[in-house]
Amino acid sequence: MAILFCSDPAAASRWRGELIPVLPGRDIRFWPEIGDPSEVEYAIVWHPERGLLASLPNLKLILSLGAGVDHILADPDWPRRVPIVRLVDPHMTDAMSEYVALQVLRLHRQDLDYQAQQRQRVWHERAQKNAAERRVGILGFGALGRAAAATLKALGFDVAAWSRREQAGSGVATYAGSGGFAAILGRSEILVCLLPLTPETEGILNATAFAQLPSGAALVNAGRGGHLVEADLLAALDSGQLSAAVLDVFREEPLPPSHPFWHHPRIIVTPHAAAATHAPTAAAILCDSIRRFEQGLPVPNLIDPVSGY
Ligand code: NDP
Ligand code: OXD
Repeated sequence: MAILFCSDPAAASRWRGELIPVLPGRDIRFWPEIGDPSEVEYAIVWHPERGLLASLPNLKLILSLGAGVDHILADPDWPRRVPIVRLVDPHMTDAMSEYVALQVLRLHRQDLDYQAQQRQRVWHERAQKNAAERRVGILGFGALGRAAAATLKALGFDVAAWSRREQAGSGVATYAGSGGFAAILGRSEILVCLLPLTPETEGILNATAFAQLPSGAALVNAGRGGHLVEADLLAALDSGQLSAAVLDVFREEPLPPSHPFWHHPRIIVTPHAAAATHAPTAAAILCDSIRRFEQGLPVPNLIDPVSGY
């Protein structure tokens, strides 16, 4: 019985020192050194190459190294018979809440404008709303969206969230499904995307959605690059319908040097750094999932392959 770890080679050397202590005595193999594929029962993966998972005939459980599983489901050959567990780690959740709070505060407090003024040595105090008067909408109300909503609420923002199914008793205004989409857009001066990438959410941040936001709204996308129609964002910024965007994720990563987002005055780029997987805490969670699976106990955070998250 072997456990396969598959990510980029730099990650492998970092993870080796985390996985071996929490899985003592286990046969852990680091891609591309797979050995006999029939011995691999567990695969811990980030962006596995196409066909890798299908080539493991006795695979029992796939563990995502991230919260998202789109990097696994993007492989048309992924073995449908094998359950997939995604990563839910309080360390990552806290990191995402910090990122969202930081970026929402930057937008709320007109940081881009003050930076531009500083470059021009302009001393001009801008009219400023209070957080309670700033309506923030969060797309995706799961592990990350809920925590980010609570953090923003604690800062005093007027927060609402959107999910696929109705959510009750969360303490923030909630909207659900296609019926609730226009409603959350209509009230979101700052829109934060924390959705998973699925066939339903691909391209959801598009011209039609931007047109339903209040004029001059701002966007934070920390979900996936595939959520955003890039040309529509540029057009909405040019027209003034959107005033700014903070982007952490991109259709092509790393963002190519020639990409217009790099030097757009109303776009802030971060390199998919909002909430990186933290190996020390994640290793313990992955190990716990394997142990629970082996003992026949329920494994938390299994994904639904039909909805894709
Ligand atoms: P969860 O699965 O816990 O939550 C997903 C949320 O999205 C749920 O509220 C779900 O609704 C909602 N949702 C899914 N599909 C739809 C839809 N079609 N319409 C409306 N709502 C929908 O995921 P996490 O919160 O853990 O993670 C979210 C995403 O964040 C990840 O998939 C990943 O893409 C991204 N991420 C980015 C990172 C970064 O560093 N930039 C780091 C980590 C994650 P419901 O509650 O009804 O199921
Ligand atoms: C994730 C990510 O999905 O880092 O965990 O994007």
